[in-house]
Amino acid sequence: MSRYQNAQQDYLQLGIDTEAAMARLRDVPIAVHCWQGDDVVGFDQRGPLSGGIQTTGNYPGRAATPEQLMADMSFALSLMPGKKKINLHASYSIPKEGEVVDRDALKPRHFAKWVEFANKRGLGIDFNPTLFSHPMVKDNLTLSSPDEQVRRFWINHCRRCLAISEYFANETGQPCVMNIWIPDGYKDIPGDRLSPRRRFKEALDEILAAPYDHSKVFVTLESKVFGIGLESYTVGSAEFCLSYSACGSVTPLMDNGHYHPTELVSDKIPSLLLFHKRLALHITRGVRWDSDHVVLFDDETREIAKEIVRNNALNRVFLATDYFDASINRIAAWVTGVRSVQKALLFALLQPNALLTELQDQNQMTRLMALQEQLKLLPFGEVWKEYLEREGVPYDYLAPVEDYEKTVLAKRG
Ligand code: RNT
Ligand code: ZN
Repeated sequence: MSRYQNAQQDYLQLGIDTEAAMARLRDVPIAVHCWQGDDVVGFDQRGPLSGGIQTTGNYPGRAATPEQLMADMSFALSLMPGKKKINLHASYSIPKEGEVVDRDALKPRHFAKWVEFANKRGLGIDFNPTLFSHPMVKDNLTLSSPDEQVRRFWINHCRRCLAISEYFANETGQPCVMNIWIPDGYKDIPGDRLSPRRRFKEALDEILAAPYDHSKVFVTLESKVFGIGLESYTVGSAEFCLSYSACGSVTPLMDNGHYHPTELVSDKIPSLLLFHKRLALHITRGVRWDSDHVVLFDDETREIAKEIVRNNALNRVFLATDYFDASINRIAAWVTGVRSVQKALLFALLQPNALLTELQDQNQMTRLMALQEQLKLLPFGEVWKEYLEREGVPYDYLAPVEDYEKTVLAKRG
């Protein structure tokens, strides 16, 4: 018997089918964020990253052009098993040589190269309007700005992005998730907390009134608790975004870096599943703050996966990664994070959920605790290895990444 077959038997004793788990995992799409490859800089501006988010580190080899980012992303994707989509920001538009196009004038054709990239690899595309790192972000405000011109610019940008999202859906034949996140907030105690939120609400209403195909484009709204330099007040708070989503036209998006450090997104998932048709996640790892460290196969990532899997919600939850570490090899960061999400999902698919529920309902809490500890030590690694082998991707991804670093990344200026 192979090591995998032994593992299969161990799981079978608990009534768990490893074959079914691997088959299910293979079809779960993960939207892989493009911005890990270039430290969230984008192609349409040269300035620093703004909007209360920050990358730290200057590991050599950052992708600085569309060609480089596509090459790196393509290589990273080749080391990830399972189904993937690519997740783009509007700041990654690729206009023609010499053409300058501002964000309120973007058209589908500015993303034609990305469509080509995705279609060559059979990938869907998710999208994000980019409301940061731009001169029209005035006093740290975009859609909630009291300046009509500023609001108008960003409303137009978001409406353009809806059209581009629809284009992505049409061209790839896969639905497009379009996520709206605004950095808007104040560093210190505001004099008026209501008006910025009212303006944001009205701006969203106006954006969403644009005609777009609701069966192909799913708009999500991402909340946040605070940003760097915006510590005292965030316009798009959790309550704002959840309430807006509850009104029906958008899907709530939870980024697990966007809550107080002792709050757990895993615990929020079931509540949202009860009240929302769909749910979206940005999976990240905050260390003491929204630091966007690379996602690991850690407790909270596993708990998040469990809440999706055991509530039968894989079809209702849009999964996307969102982290950016500029202090280590960016491709290794990409692959490690996406694989961690997939590992967590596989781990969740290998839980005896009916048994766990039964123990809870019978108030057998001692047994429940002991069993959950035991489950951690089942030969999970053998099933993961088997999955990778069947997917045709190497278990050890560092060797090819190090090779790519030597032959490609090290040669960049
Ligand atoms: C910022 C949000 C947002 C961004 C990306 C680049 O705190 O998490 O999702 O990280 O859109
Ligand atoms: Zn996010």
